[in-house]
Amino acid sequence: MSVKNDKRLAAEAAVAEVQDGMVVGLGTGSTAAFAVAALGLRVAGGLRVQAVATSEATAEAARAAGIAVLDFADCAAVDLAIDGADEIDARLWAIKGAGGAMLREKAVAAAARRFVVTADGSKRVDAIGGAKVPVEVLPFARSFVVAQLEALGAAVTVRSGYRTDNDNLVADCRFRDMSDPRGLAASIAAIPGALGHGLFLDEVDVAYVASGGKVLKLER
Ligand code: ABF
Repeated sequence: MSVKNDKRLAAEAAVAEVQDGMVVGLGTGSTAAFAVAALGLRVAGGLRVQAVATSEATAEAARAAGIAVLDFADCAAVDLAIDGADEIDARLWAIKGAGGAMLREKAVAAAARRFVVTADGSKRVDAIGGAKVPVEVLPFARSFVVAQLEALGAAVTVRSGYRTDNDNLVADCRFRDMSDPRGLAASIAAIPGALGHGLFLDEVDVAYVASGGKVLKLER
């Protein structure tokens, strides 16, 4: 059983929750891409949904799969959002954003009545903190924000030559102390010029995690 197959199985389990008439949030990354493909098949079979996408790449893939894509700017709420993660733990706390889309991903997740994470088993951890925490940074404030993140105990690497879909930078942070993710999330959010971060502590309602061809459902 391959990791790719596990990603597909997890994504299909999430897509099985989609019902006719829903507005569906579509995530970013290789697992989310399986969800787009699975949803496209259901749409081809007659399911009527509209989607919002967390990245330009996902919007393009969704349209190519025959899914109607709305501008999230026109959407105050989403029925169900499906996205991947870099780490997910038993509290359903997640680190996201290795793909650089965490700001849009968090807005869509927060707008969703139900936010579903899909992942292969390698993403499941006892407690989040092994993965880097990405922070979307206003280019104008780059040095200031990096210094503030360092003051919070992070070793910071600004992704070279990279801009988000919002034309911002991403600072990947390895924090010395990850024992208080909630406190850390609040401290990062309080930095002017730090526009969003990859700590998802309150958003996830359910996770489908697949290992060795078996899907496990984790709920709060
Ligand atoms: C998005 O894609 C991100 O938030 C996360 O960083 C990444 C997971 O990628 P993959 O599914 O390709 O492992 O969901």
